[in-house]
Amino acid sequence: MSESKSYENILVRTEGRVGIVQLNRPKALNALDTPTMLEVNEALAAFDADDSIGCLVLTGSEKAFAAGADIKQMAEASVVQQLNMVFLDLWDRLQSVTKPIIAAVSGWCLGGGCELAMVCDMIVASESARFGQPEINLGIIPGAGGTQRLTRAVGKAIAMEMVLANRHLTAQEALGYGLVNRVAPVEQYLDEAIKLAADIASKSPVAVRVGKEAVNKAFETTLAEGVYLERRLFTMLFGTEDQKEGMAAFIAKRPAEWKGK
Ligand code: DAK
Repeated sequence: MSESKSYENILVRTEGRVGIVQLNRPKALNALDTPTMLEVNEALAAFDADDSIGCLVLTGSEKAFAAGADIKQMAEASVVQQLNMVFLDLWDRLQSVTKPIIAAVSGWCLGGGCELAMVCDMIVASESARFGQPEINLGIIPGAGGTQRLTRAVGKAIAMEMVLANRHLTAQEALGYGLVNRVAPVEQYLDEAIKLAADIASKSPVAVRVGKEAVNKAFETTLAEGVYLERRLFTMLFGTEDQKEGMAAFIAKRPAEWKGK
């Protein structure tokens, strides 16, 4: 494990080929304000550009992944201020990270916190995780994909209840509805997420990258267009050294040595 650059509101470190970004505003239950989102974007982009890193983990504390966007920052905002805020861009930019991101979630995962977890590619939850979109109690609705990604993940019935009635999901419920990949005890959830990330980071980086792209495309296109894209990406991989190495290694009954080329 190694410590990297220091930030104000996040902690950043690596474990082998896994880059770990930890939200660190404990007094505000990791509420997401602009400086925090700027740092999260910067740290994820730096890991994305680093060839020694194959997969990312985004986490918070045992008590709170994040209790939402910072209400104190938003409370007095006008329409125009909301429109002009760099804050909006910062959410969109998260989607441009090409390496997989695993959210390791414990405790409160509310509002923008839940939306941040859902922008990630997978979620590993602790038994104490609580997922919710409580914006309705503030006189607003989710604004960073909560009505869209949540509905795709858990279906209309549960999403409606969460968005309109502030229903919270326990970790086990979230697992049952397909929002999270796995649930682990509080003492183990982060290790579990890092282990999953290390496994992904041990695969061909180029195949992992296009695999992420192809699965995410399933949310954006028709079946025919998605299958067409998949076929093109599949075919493209036959131009990589990693495809030759992966298949040669299988036939020779030895582990593959990926080059990411
Ligand atoms: N913002 C600011 N401060 C927060 C916060 C938040 N979301 N959540 C908690 N805190 C602060 C509390 O104010 C308190 O600070 P002090 O009073 O000590 O200074 C401290 O964290 C501890 O909180 P509590 O004392 O309330 O702790 P409890 O254990 O009693 O309760 C709680 C925990 C999570 C149930 C409660 O704090 C809570 O209900 N928090 C608010 C949850 C919430 O409503 N979240 C949704 C926020 S709206 C967008 C992007 C994102 C968004 C929208 C648009 N675009 C890109 C367009 C997202 C919007 C939201 O997330």
